[in-house]
Amino acid sequence: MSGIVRQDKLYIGGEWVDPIDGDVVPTIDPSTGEPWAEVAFGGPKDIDRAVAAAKEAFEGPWRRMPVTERAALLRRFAEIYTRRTEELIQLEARDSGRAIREVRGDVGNHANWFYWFASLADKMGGRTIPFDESVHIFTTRQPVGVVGGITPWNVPLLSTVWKLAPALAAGCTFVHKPAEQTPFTAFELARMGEEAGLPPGVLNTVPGYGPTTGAHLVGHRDVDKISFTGEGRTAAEIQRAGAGSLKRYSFELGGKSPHILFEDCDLEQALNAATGSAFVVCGQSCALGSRLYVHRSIYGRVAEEIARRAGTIRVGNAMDANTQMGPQSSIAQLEKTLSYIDIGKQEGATLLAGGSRIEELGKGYYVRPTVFADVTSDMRIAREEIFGPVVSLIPFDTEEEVIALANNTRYGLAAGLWTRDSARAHRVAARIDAGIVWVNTYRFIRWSTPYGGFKGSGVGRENGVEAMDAYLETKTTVISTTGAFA
Ligand code: TXE
Repeated sequence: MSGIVRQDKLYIGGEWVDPIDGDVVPTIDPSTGEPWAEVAFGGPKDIDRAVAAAKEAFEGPWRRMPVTERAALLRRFAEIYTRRTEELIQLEARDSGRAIREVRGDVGNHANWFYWFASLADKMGGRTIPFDESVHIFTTRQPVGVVGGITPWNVPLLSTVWKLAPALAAGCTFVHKPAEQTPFTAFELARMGEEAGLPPGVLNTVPGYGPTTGAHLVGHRDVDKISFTGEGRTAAEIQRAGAGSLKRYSFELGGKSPHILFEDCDLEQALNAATGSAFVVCGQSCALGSRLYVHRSIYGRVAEEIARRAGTIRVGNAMDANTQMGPQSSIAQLEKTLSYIDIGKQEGATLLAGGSRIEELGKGYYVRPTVFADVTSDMRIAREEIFGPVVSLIPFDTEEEVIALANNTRYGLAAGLWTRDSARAHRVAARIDAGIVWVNTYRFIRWSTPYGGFKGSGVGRENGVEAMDAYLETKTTVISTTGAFA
């Protein structure tokens, strides 16, 4: 791609419009550190317009549309997504810096979310509640209303699809505020919605800065629900800012997931998973197996092999088909990762691989896949989310000990364990405090598998039938069969 690509309009109420109080700002290619596109950012007044359009669309065509028609529009969206997959892959890799071979495996699946949630649209019925002859009681599920979707920069398209597909299937309308670092593909979603024939105002796209544009969306009294993916501290701020308007919230936040290798595991498979899950998305995934607990009897072998494999990962420009790991998505994230690498060194962990920026690759935000051994649970690198390609190896001796270590965290998003002992697999999986536990696999996530955090990792679930709960209210109707007030 040569020259700067320009996308200088926001998508509001079914129209492409200039920002009122926003701007057109450059977006950086993290592989080169140079701007590659200029993108419209909205301000609070643009959010006001988008929320008004979303409210009108909700009250008018959208919630009243026969549910099978709504589902048909979602399937049409999915067809367009499928047709445009290759183009989306290129744009997503460019804007986020995720290696294109990885993006290809990911984006190729996104249409399934729209197909699957389309199929749920007419199945979210209520139930009847037996009481006595004097009343008939039943529940119905109704859409929450206008949803503010606030998404991050690590997997920009996927994190939006996780919200958009169930929200639209439920009958909500959507105002999307993508991350300032990766706004580009959000406009492509808007274009696909437009082509699919979503009524104006059902999907609105207003990139902008979190503390201004994002905060205005959160505080807006006509926004009924905020669905957010990002950092826990931001989620707490959002709860405070939205407190006056008593909104509904779903939060998908960070993780520091334990990945446990027992002595009887299939070592080759476990090593593949341990390496893959530590360095995927350049370590910028909330489900990363960043705390690797290894039974002491295999610890030496695992440490040596993970370090060797980390050293062979091909790091480079995200757009290069040979690249296995791209850069960090932003300079801020690069700096954060490098500062944690320093912290690890100062805390006395043993650096087995990586540990620095890759200066030879120029201005891009590249960091070496990094492995620390002899990490103890009190070290910050074992407790805090780094969101970079840094894995901490921690030895353990007994099952009881590793369960306690795994749960000794404020997070509870995901966990993995490797063992050939099926009784142990059930025993340990049942006792780990995490929203998803993988046994002899890792990062298995699909449209149908509920995903979300225990403890500080979030509120609510995305994916699966449970995702619909986030966008539906339950109404109880009680009808007297006698006409008498009781
Ligand atoms: O997140 P923020 P940042 C973690 C990861 C990373 C750290 C910081 O550890 O290093 O968070 O990333 C919008 N009101 N995760 O600073 O700020 C913002 O514009 C409303 C884990 O980028 O939470 C963006 O759209 N919105 C995570 C979104 O929130 C606000 C993925 C996320 O940004 C706002 C990303 C405000 N006051 C980071 N402030 C995961 N769970 O996967 C910011 N935003």
